[in-house]
Amino acid sequence: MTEAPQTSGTTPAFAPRVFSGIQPSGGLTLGNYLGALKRFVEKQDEGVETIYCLVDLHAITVWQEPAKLRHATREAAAGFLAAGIDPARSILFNQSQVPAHAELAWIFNCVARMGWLSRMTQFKDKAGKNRENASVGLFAYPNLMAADILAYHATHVPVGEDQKQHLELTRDIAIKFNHDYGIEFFPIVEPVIEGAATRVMSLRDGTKKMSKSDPSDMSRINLTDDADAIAQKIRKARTDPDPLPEALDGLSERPEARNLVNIYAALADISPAAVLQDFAGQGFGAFKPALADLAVEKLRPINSEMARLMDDPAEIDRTLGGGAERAEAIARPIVERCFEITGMIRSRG
Ligand code: AQP
Repeated sequence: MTEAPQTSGTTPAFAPRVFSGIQPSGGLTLGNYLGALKRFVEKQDEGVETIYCLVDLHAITVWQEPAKLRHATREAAAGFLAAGIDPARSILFNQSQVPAHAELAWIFNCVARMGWLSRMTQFKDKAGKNRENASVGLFAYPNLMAADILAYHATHVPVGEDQKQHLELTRDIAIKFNHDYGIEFFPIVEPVIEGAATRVMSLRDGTKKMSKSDPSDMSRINLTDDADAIAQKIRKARTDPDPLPEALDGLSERPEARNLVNIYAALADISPAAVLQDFAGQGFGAFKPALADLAVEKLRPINSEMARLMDDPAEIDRTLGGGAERAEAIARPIVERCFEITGMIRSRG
């Protein structure tokens, strides 16, 4: 069987459960904050069961210095906590502490087809011209991501726009597994891609995603940047000489301007159209300082709380360990049942 059968919609038998993750492959950016973290907190505050994961196994699909990976994992955990994730209400942990992820990923390596993975644009972008030298893990990355989600029978996955294709693959894997084994075992997940900043772009190039691994630090705002660095990066952000238009369609050919308007809207919790109502006719000489003030106002409390939490790395590790135990308690029976469905003998005492 090589084709994924076509069905759609969330299987109604599954209770709503949110899962999402972030790679500790560097410091968190404003893109991670607006596209993911801020919305993770909103989901938690809506009262749905929320599970959030620092996906360290994903991070090593490209080379990571071990000490830097450890630091980045703790720093990302501090970012989650500082942004408002409450470890009593959400489960927060790092992926490698719950073996179910890697176990289920192997099953999915045997469900997903080479052709499906070959079409993944993230692999093409990250492997670039040096495809032969890319790790096997980078190619199989979406199968591990499907395992992250489906090990918890999660139904909703808040992500930025860039992860949409991977979530479609997660759906295809669930559909094919259910079809091949003749059982409605995995839910068909719904991507949750919402808000004004589902795709925050680089400050140096409005056609490229803001990314923690971009070689230019000026292309992104890091959650660890202080007020001066934030203001300087916004002041130097690439723009055009025209004033801001009155309506959104006036931004369609102006990616850098659109990006800054979207960032403002997401930080202020208003629509991009409302930003234009306030700034129409004004140039970037006026808009950039207003954006810098807003960014500093919103990010400074997160930045200082992260610094405070990073003073006690052992406490962060304890939080991640506690989260991993709670995550394991949900994932273990699901993965055990999955092994049984696939015909593996489970006879250990
Ligand atoms: N620029 C962005 N705009 C909106 N959302 C974004 N996300 C990432 N960048 C943006 C969202 O953050 C979540 C975690 O992403 P990730 O860290 O797992 O991987 P990524 O998307 O590959 O992020 P980076 O920063 O580009 O990492 P590197 O440089 O290591 O590849 C996801 O929900 C993502 O959509």
